[in-house]
Amino acid sequence: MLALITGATSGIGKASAELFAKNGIDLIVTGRRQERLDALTEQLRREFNIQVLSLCFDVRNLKEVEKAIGSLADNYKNIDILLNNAGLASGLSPIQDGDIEDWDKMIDTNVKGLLYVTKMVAPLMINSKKGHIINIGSIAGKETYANGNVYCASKHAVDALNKGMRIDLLPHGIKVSSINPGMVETEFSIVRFHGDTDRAKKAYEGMQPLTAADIAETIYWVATRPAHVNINEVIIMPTVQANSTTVIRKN
Ligand code: NDP
Ligand code: 8X3
Repeated sequence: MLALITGATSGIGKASAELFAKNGIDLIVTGRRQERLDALTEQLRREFNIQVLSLCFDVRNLKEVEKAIGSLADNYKNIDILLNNAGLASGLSPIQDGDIEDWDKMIDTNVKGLLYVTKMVAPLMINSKKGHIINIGSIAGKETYANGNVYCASKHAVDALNKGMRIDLLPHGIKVSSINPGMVETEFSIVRFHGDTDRAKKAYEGMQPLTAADIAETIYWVATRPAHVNINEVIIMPTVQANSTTVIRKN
């Protein structure tokens, strides 16, 4: 088995790479931070004795995506699982105060980046008449919350693409699933708040968020159902979070 994971340098992508590797799945790990990719590749090879290829590219850059995935050697073309995970929130402002650069970043990464990677990998799966695309959506793709406007829109787009891809790829025997988490403590909030770690920490104050490993376990479970079973979508929340805005916190 071979999986390509976008955004494997941190959080959910990294935890998924580790769990997949532990279960003997060969990997193509991607992200923009070369040093982290190098460290992860070395760790996975050493600990789990699997084949690992790292590809350093920005999912927003179509040329980079085409070059990286288009130049895969034959032994890395047989991708069984594509985990479309790379994504981010940037900023948390009312629509009238939103930063256009933040908006572009979210739409270009979460929507267009996911599309670019899928456009390159889906034909490989169609060729081999099998495959499973797992899209990381969010509770923000199911609901909207104050100041979440563009991030929510980008994840609603992922939700629609997840459904659309499933229809289009059905004749080719390719499974399509989405995992839609609530609050997961990763680098997500640090990125959302532009590096303000104190503000990021506050997001999880007094409550127990999900961990990246919790999501990786769910992804692995979805990826390993029998051939005739597809999990269309999963919504997974911390026990203390009912929806985007209702969270029980201890003082
Ligand atoms: P992290 O910030 O920890 O990880 C994000 C990953 O995405 C990193 O590996 C980063 O790698 C990669 N990435 C971001 N932008 C790009 C880009 N332009 N090109 C290539 N890779 C990129 O956050 P999470 O693990 O939490 O996020 C993973 C996914 O989960 C995202 O899609 C997010 O929206 C979603 N999600 C997160 C939730 C949470 O509460 N944490 C809840 C619901 C969904 P690098 O910087 O090296 O490029
Ligand atoms: C991340 C979860 O609630 O911050 O997608 O939007 S939330």
